Amino acid sequence: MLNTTIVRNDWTVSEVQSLFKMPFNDLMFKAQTIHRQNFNANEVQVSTLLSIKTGACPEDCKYCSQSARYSTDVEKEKLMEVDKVLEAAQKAKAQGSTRFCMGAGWRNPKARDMPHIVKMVEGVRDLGLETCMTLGMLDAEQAGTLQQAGLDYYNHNLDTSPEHYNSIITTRTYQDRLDTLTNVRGAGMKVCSGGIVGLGEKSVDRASLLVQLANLDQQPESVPINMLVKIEGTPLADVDDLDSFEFIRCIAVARIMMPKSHVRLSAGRETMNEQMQAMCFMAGANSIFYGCKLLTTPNPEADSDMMLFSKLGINTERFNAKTPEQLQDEEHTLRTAIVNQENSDLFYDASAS
Ligand code: SAM
Ligand code: DTB
Ligand code: SF4
Repeated sequence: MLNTTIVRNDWTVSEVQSLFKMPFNDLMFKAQTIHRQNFNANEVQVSTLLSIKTGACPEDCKYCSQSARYSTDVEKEKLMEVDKVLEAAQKAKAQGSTRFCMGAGWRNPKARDMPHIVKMVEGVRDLGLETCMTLGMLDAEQAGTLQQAGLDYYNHNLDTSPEHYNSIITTRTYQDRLDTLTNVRGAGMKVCSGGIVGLGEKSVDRASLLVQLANLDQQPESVPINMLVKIEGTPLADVDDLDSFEFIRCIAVARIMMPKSHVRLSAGRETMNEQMQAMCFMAGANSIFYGCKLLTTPNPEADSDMMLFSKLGINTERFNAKTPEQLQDEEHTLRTAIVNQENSDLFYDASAS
């Protein structure tokens, strides 16, 4: 079967709004069809998160437990020792995670932090895990240093639409975020970028966020879609819940627009029942954060995720797993080689007799 998926970078907000408005079953069918053309539909990639530096962040992101500007229950912690980080990574590997994502409550890393960060990346890489970090803004030099150390992915979210952005964060601009993504890409790392829904944004903002992500020069390899985890003490603690079907629609539309990206069902799973998570996988989500804690808030226990995977017949994706397209190409190459070999054997026999 020929995969005819075209990756588009010219989406318009109005056409994405039309996708959101499709009858639910039609939207799910379209997303699932595209998903199956590009991925094994019964595989989900699992990443584990660790907060390597928690709280006291100078930024004012209105959703965040770690901002120093709000009074939340989060205890601030210094940058973790490298050994402790590697211990946690080893545990994540033993539990079946293939990627280890280290996050820091920073606006950006300082020069004095870089040698420690580099040691963490090297150590995690040496354990045979994929490496990911989310440390705030990066300049081109810092991105180069992390790439050299062996960092595979850098997570930096656009968070919301450009239009809604100033109601959520005022201490860094949308352009600052885009510049960090350019630096990450320029250094040769894979990009992990997505956003949060349920921030009180309008439906058009969700479409506009996805347009920003899909229309990047190269689409992110990984797209986390976070449902807001409401944190007491933050300005968004009492925002209205987003309708569950609207969340599932976001996953489906992201899958359609970014057909070759891993779409990650990220924060918010703790409040989703199994049926809702299953619908997110049907809509094309194929990655999760795995392990009982996100950065500062709870996530489902690893055991309950494994139980859900078993009920759904889902396997965890291997490190460097190949897409159906790559597997087909390999099979084709192998078959061609066998046929060529058989033909040359025939030719040899004929000339010998
Ligand atoms: N400080 C760095 C930064 O902001 O770039 C890295 C860590 S920050 C916690 C990473 C991302 O987590 C944010 O951009 C946001 O998308 C997500 N996030 C943080 N708090 C959240 C919450 N309460 N609910 C959902 N997602 C959240
Ligand atoms: C992402 O998009 N979601 C993760 C990760 N990238 C770093 C973070 C979710 C944080 C949820 C709230 C908390 O645990 O503090
Ligand atoms: Fe700081 Fe990141 Fe939280 Fe914003 S999201 S307050 S930058 S830790």
